[in-house]
Amino acid sequence: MTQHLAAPAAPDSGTRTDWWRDAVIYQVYPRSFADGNGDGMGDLEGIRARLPHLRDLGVDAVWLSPFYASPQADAGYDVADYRAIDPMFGTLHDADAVIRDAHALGLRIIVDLVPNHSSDRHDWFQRALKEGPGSPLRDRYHFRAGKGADGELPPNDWESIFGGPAWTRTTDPDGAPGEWYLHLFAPEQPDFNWEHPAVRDEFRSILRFWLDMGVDGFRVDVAHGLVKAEGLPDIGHHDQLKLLGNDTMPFFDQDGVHEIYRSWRHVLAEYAENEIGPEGPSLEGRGRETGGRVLVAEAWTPTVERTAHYVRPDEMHQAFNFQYLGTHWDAAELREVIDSSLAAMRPVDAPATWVLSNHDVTRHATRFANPPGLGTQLRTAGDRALGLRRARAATLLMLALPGSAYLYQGEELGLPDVTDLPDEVRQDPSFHRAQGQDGFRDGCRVPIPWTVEGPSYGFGTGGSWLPQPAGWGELSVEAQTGDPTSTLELYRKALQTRRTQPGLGAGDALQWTEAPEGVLAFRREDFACTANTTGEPVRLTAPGRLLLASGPVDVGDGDVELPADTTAWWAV
Ligand code: TEU
Repeated sequence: MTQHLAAPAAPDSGTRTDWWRDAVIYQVYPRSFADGNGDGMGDLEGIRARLPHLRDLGVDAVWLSPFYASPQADAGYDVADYRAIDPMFGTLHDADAVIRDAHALGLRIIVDLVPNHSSDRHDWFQRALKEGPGSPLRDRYHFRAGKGADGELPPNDWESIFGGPAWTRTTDPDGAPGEWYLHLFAPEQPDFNWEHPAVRDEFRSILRFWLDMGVDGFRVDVAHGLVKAEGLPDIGHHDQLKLLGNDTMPFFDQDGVHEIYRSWRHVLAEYAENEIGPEGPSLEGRGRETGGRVLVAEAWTPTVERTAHYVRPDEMHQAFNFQYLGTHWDAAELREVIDSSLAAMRPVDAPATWVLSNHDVTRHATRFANPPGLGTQLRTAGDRALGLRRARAATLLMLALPGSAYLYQGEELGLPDVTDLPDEVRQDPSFHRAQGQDGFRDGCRVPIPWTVEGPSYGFGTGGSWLPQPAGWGELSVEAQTGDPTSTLELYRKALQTRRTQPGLGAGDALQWTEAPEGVLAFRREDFACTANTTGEPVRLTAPGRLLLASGPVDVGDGDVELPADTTAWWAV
């Protein structure tokens, strides 16, 4: 931590700035990280016990996917009580212990906030149903009469992200078919009506609840979805999911969402900085006004320019870069998205962010093992050795870019997706609904291996809620620790180097240098990075002293042969 904070400023970034500008943030998916009580399901106790792994890995912050009280219709992204922990994950006391321990270890904690929708078991929704049409609680969601003679048709033509109509019809208290309600995701996830002041007040209060608990920030789920176009207009045709991410939709990325985030930023500003690590707070520059507490947008927008709107100086601090996540292992494509991401964030003075994997997409070791163009929901293992080689190279490239990077649990082990899960064990709600955008998200959610042997490979003592494949133990933290060729040691070394090597970390620019086709080469201060995305070795002039490489690299007399699908870091 000390070294990190004392690192010299990048000349392209002005003075040394807030922690989040170059933070490496590790996503924990609580169900699948570590099981403390032996029930086969990960929990807060398990997370707490494994925090030292994250400290040793060298990340700056941990983002926890939802652990709130939830019927788990969408693995916790259906929240019934925003101020309670689901018993399957523990108690508020356990959450407090995780936050305190993390801070003592020098790790910040970011929690997931799910404001677009609640669970259908949320008290407001339950009461809205019970009280019937005309209930004032119905105004906090989107209840509408149906179309057609008997209201038998949905109020508009919107389709759910998980497939099927975005509306479900209710039954009135007297048993008659009633109004419909909107759910962009599963029927168990009714959308809030963000025009209602009670909804706005409630979420500001929820923010304060967790800020009082000591969290350092929020990852805001479906941040682009809260506000719907006035009148909920029809889209006019089917297959709407194909338009997602490319076109403006009446339920996504509406200008009205920004006012909400501006008001949240004011809430954060009420808070002082948490004590982090043995040294305590150390903040300089912009962001001081929010006490080092941050908002991160999960906003799927058509362009990085639209994403930049979420991180204007009075809104959120960071936004996920899904354009980067979707980019193939191809030098030209990567260069284009890197340039456009940096260019989009510069005018709003927000750090670019980079991400390769999360709990919603096929792990990058498996995406890169398959031919390009198949999307981010795969069911085929592909060429695993190739996938791992490229994944390691892609990670070193990502960690060399200016800005902040997100890691997803298990990628530090080079885990592949589990592509052959039997249908009957799958729990992703979108798998069970036809034609959804997602469907194969369980493959990246299989509990991670900690030890070579043992029931569930050290995940816990009572099995694992999704079956782990044979051989999982060979990929465990235990198996990889101390092996200099392992992916875990590569991540550790990379994160350690990031803390000490000038030119790695914060900033908003890089300088491309000449390189053969299929190779990316750039410099930042005294640092250089070369990434060969081709399937053939290439000869280059070594830009300096080799710091680290994703695969074996022989440096000759000023010359280097960079093997296929390999990234190297250099001190210049
Ligand atoms: O995901 C938002 C979302 O739009 C996803 O459907 C995303 O586009 C897709 O998974 C990418 O393939 C968030 C959460 O990350 C996800 O786990 C939840 O299911 C969803 O919100 C609903 O809360």
